[in-house]
Amino acid sequence: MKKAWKVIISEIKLADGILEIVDARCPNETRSEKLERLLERMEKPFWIVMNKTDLVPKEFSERAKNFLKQNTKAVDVVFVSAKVFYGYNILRRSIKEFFKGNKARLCVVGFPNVGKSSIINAIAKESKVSVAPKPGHTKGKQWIRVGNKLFISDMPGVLPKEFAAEIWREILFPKDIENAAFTLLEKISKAEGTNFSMLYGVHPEPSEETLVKIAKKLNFLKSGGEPDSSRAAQRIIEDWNSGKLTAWWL
Ligand SMILES: Nc1nc2c(ncn2[C@@H]2O[C@H](COP(=O)(O)OP(=O)(O)OP(=O)(O)O)[C@@H](O)[C@H]2O)c(=O)[nH]1
Ligand SMILES: [Mg+2]
Repeated sequence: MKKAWKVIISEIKLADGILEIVDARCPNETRSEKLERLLERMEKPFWIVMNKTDLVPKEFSERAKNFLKQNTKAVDVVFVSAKVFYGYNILRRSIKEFFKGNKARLCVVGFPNVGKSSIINAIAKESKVSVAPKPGHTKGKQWIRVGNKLFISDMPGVLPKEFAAEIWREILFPKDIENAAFTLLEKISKAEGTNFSMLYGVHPEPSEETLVKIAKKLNFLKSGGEPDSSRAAQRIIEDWNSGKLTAWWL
C-alpha cells in the first residue's frame, strides 16, 4: 500500500469528520471515490468542500453542489473560497448541526493543489479563537480550535496522485510539458466557460499552433528567434495551478 494512503488512514482514524476538498472548477473530477468508499467503511461522516469558488459563476457552483449532493454520500456539500473568505460560516453551521453541539475534530483531505493548506489557514485566521502551537509541542499533530467545540487538524491528508484521474496526474506532475498543456487545452476547449481567450488572446484549441501563438504573444522566443512553445505550455499549466486561468465543467 502507498505510504501516503496509510498516513491518510491513520489521520482519518483520529478524526470525527472529514472535509474532502475539491476544486470548484472541476469538482466531480477532483473527488476521490476511493476515499469516499473508505470513509463509508470507517463510518466517518464527510463534507465535500468545493474550494476556489471565486473562479466559477455562482450558478455553476449551485448546480455542482446539487449534483454532488445527489450523487455522493456526503453529509453536505458546501462551496467556499479560501481567497475571498467565503462560505466558512455556512460550513461551520452544517458541521455544528451534524454533531449537535458535541466536540468534533475535523481532518482536511484532498488531491494536491485543491487548496487544503489555504483552507486550513483561512479557517484558522478567520476564527479568532485559533491557538498558536505551544513551544515544545511543535512536533506531531496540532488541533487548531476553530469554534466553540470544533477543532481542525493542521496536517492535511494529501491523496496520492496515483488515485487522481489521469488528466490531473499529468497536469500536476507533467512528464512532458507540451503534452500536459494539450491535455488541459482539450478539457478547456470543451468546458462550460473559461477566461482562456481573454488571458491569451487565442481560442483554447489543443494544438501546437495554439502554443506557438501564445509564445509569440508573450514574446517567449528561443535564442534563434523562433517561438518557444514549451515555455508557453509551462505558462498555461502554471496559470491553471495558480488559478489565474479558469474553466469549469462538471
Ligand atoms: N482563486 C483561488 N485560488 C486558491 C484558493 N485556494 C487556494 N488557491 C490557490 O491554489 C493553489 C494551491 O493552494 P494550496 O493551499 O497550496 O493547495 P494544497 O491543497 O495545500 O496543495 P498541496 O500542498 O500541494 O497538496 C495556490 O496557488 C493557492 O493560492 C481559492 O479559494 N481561490
Ligand atoms: Mg498544502
